[in-house]
Amino acid sequence: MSAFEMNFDGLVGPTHNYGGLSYGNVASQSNSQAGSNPKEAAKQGLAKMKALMDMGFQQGVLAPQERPNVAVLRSLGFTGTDAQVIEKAAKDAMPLLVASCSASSMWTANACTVSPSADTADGRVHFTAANLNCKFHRSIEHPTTSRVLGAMFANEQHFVHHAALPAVGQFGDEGAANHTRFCKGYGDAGVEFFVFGRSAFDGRFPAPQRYPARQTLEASQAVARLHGLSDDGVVYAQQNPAVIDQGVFHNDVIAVGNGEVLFYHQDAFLDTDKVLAELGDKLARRGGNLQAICVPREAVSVEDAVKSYLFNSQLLSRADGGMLLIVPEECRNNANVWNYLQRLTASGGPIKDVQVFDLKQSMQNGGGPACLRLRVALKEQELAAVNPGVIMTASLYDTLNLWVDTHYRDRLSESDLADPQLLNECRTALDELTQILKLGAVYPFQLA
Ligand code: SUG
Repeated sequence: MSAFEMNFDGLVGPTHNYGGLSYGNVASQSNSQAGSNPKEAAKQGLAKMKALMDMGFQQGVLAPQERPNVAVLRSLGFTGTDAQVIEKAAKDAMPLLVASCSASSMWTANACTVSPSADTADGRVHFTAANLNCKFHRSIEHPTTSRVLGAMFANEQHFVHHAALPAVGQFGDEGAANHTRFCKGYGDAGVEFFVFGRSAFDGRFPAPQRYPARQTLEASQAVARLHGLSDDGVVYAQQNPAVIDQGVFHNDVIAVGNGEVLFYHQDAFLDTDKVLAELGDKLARRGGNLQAICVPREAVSVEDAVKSYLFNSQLLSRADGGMLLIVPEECRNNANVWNYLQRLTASGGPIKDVQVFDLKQSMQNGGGPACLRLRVALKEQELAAVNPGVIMTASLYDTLNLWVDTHYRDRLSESDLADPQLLNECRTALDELTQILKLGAVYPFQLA
């Protein structure tokens, strides 16, 4: 029976803006208040989805969220009509309005953690929505994320959905951005690799000094338990706190894996030798042969990795067995990184080719190719149970491009967020989108 890896990319929402909301994410902080272009952002994302589909990869789309999030503003004490809520928040608490407008759900690597059916005790695909509770603007994503995932994977025989973990820092969970699955074939039992930034309860793990560690060991362990993973199919590793302090706020900013390959920076983990030995052993017991490709700091510094997002790339298995790395344009603009990539693809190793995409609108908020996609390994009959409305086709691509042209602005600055018309535009667009993607009612304004 064949199995696939399917990438579900986040469609960028109509309020995409640079709010400077993510302390510890260098790009988000340095582009704070810059003008954004939501239309271009959405089109850049769609172009990547289309290109991957054209190359023969399974591609899906994950819908954006209702923003401004008026319900959240109401929960913080703003009252009146929706327009009055927005107006009062703009006047008295602009940072709260900005947070309630973030289009951050586009980074679907943070939507949830997924364990394929070959790894779970009950033989179903498990999803746990990420609570994202390190940042207020992201902590408000999971209720809608859960509804959207429920509408995409709506078949209890194959799919199980778990609610986000308790909303406290001790269980800080950032989803698939800190989770990598290694396997021989996508349909084989694999090894799930959870990378955490700190422990909430165990003082033996050194925490970063400057920036927050978003993912805790206890959150990763809870997800593994919920998904019914066996101990011999799980490896936990601590991210090097020194790199978190240099802007590596998720593991997918410093490492990426696919199949039997781990592509990582020399400074990514603590106790790297021990981590690799455990990964190698456990994968070998599942018939796989770990191939670890270490990028030395002499070739690419952590600073270059953070600026270029070299590791926030998509590592994809081509039909001919070779692997392809999808990188952002920023990698080509960085001489150290680009030279390294030339050497890598000429080295005879598993990574044979590199393709470059312009994702500047998302990149300026710290979201590269890998942030924009959620990976779901599916067997054939599971793929058949996915809501067909969210599977990318040439005609869906055309429809979504037209939808973006119709509803999106090509300029957005902070003062525009106070315009109540933006809320109406967003709701009109999303109402139409739920029909295009056949999601049913998933947004608060549709459920009220
Ligand atoms: O959580 N940026 C996101 C970027 C997420 C990237 N995802 C992965 N690495 N998987 C974050 O920091 C910035 C929003 C703003 O500042 O407007 C933001 O939320």
